[in-house]
Amino acid sequence: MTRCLSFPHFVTPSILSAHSNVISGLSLILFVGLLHVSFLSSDTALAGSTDDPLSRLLASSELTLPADPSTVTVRDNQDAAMRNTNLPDPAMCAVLPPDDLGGFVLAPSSPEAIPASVVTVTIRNNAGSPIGLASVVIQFNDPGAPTCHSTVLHGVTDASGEVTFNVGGGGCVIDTEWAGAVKANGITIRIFEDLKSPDGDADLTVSLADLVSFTSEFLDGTGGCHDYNNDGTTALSDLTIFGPAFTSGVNCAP
Ligand SMILES: [Ca+2]
Ligand SMILES: [Ca+2]
Repeated sequence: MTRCLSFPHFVTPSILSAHSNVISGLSLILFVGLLHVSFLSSDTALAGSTDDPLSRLLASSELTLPADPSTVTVRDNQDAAMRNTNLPDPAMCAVLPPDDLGGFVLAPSSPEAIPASVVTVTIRNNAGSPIGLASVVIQFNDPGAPTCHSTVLHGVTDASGEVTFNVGGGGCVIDTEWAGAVKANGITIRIFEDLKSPDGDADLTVSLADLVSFTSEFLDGTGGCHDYNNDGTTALSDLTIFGPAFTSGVNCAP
């Protein structure tokens, strides 16, 4: 026996049609919702993935964000301060004993250098701090003051900013511009116009001939090639420099 599907008597065809439309609408809303959730999930996954073109661009060195101007200024100031730290200030530097004598005293340095020709250069910056590893050069720019072949006139300062030279040589240069100069890190820190020596005749040996010329100036009291401290007269203070050089017979032997 066949049983027929029947609706209650109050379910009319019009009600069935309206019910069907409601179900279709709910299905459409559900489908759109699922599609939106799927899209969001996919988007979130892309943002955190290294396969994302944006992530690759951010990670690449080709993308450089603009520097913070305040950071650049601080770095530039630090660099400038470092440069100034290694910048010699002539007023803060010392070249002794030439600073006290008013010029260089050259003397042959064998068998032993006399104190007046041992020059210590101290390099400092404008804060008075010593500059280590500064490159220092002494230049004699006049042929009237020859140096021994073993004389080295360039050096590097130690941690105290000091470097010492044996200024081996002889001769006499008076009131001549740029006769002697001292430079540090390329900056001229001293210029001297007078170069004197117990070896006044510049044969690179202090001998009897030099004693004769020294004695002549000493007796006259006039300043000249043996006025080593450049005070205008050849006197006892100059004799204290000439004496050791003459008694040792200093020369430029190796
Ligand atoms: Ca001589
Ligand atoms: Ca003098």
